[in-house]
Amino acid sequence: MSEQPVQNLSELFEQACAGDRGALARLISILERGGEAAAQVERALASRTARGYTVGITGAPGAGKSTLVNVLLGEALADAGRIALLAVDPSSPLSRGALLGDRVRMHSHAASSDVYIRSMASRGQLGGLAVATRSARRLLEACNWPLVIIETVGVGQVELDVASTTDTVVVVLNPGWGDEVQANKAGLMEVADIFVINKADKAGLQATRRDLEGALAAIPQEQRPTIVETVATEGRGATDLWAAIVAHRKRITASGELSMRRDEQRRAELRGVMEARLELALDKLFASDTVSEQLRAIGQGDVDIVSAGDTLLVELFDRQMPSRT
Ligand SMILES: Nc1nc2c(ncn2[C@@H]2O[C@H](COP(=O)(O)OP(=O)(O)OP(=O)(O)O)[C@@H](O)[C@H]2O)c(=O)[nH]1
Ligand SMILES: [Mg+2]
Repeated sequence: MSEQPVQNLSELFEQACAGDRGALARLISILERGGEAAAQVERALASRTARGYTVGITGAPGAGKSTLVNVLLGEALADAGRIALLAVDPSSPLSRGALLGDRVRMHSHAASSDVYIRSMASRGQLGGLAVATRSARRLLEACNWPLVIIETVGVGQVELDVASTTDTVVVVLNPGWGDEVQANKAGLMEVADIFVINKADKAGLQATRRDLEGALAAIPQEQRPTIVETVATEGRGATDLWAAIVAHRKRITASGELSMRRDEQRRAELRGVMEARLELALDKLFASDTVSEQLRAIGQGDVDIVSAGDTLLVELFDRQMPSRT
C-alpha cells in the first residue's frame, strides 16, 4: 500500500502510555483510519498487550446508557483506579461525530486525569462494532488502562458483537421494553451477563421485571444474569450495578469462563479482521475489468453466475488479495 508508515511509533506509544492524551488520541485515530498505518500499530501492540478488563454497556437508543455510565464511573473509579470509556455508535456515519462529541462532553468525569473518554464512529464496517474498537481496546489495555468500558447502541447483531468484544456484558432496558427490544429478546438473553432496568422511576417497572425474570427462568441459577434497577439521572442503583459487575468478574475468573471467553473474543476478532480485508479485496475486484467481463459473459448467457463467481474467487485469492509488504 502507498501510505506512509507512522514515524516514531514507539515514541508515540511511550507518550501515550505515560499519560499523554494527545498521543493516545493520535494512535486511536490511526487505528480508526485502518490500512497500513493501523497494521503497523497492531504489530507494535502484539508484544505489549497486558490485559485489563472490559465491560460492554449496550441497549436501545435513548435507554440511558451514557447517563448510566456517567454515574457508574463515579462508583467504579475508586476500585479501578483509571477507567477508559469508548463510546461507539455502530449505526452512525462519521457525520454524527459532532453529536457523539457532545455526548462525551456531557460526562462530568471528562476532565479527570483518571478517566479517558473517546467516541468512535464505526463507518459502517462489517460486524457493527468496528475492528478499530477492538484495536483501541487493546491499545488502552497495553497502556495500562485497567478497565475499559465500551458503550454502544445495541440493535440486532450489535449485541453479539459486544459479547465477542467484552468480558462482562450489561444490557440496558427500560420499563415497558420497546418493540425493538421484544423482537430481539432471544439475542439479548444470550449475551447479557447483567440486565439493567433503567428509568425505574417510570411506569411499568414491575411488569418488565416479571417479564424479564420469566424469560430468564430457564437459565441455571448460577449463570442467570443479575437484574439491577437504576434511575441513572438520580444516580440510584449505580452502586448495585458496580457490585454486580464486580461479582460477575469474580465468578467468571474463578470458573475459568473468562479465559474461554477471551479465546472466543480472539477468534471473533481474527474473523472480523479477515472479513474486513476480504471486503476490501472484493471492493477492489468489483472495480476491475475482470468483473465487468464476467458480468458481460453472464448477460450473454456464455457462463452461469455460480461458475463466474468461482472464477472470480480464484482471481481474488491468486491476484487481488492486498499484500501488506
Ligand atoms: N426518567 C428518567 N430518564 C432518564 C434516566 N436515565 C436517563 N434518562 C434520560 O433519557 C435520555 C437519554 O439518556 P442517554 O443517557 O443519553 O441515553 P443513551 O442510551 O446513552 O442514548 P444514545 O446514546 O442516544 O443511545 C436523557 O434525556 C436522560 O436524561 C432515568 O433513569 N430516568
Ligand atoms: Mg449514549
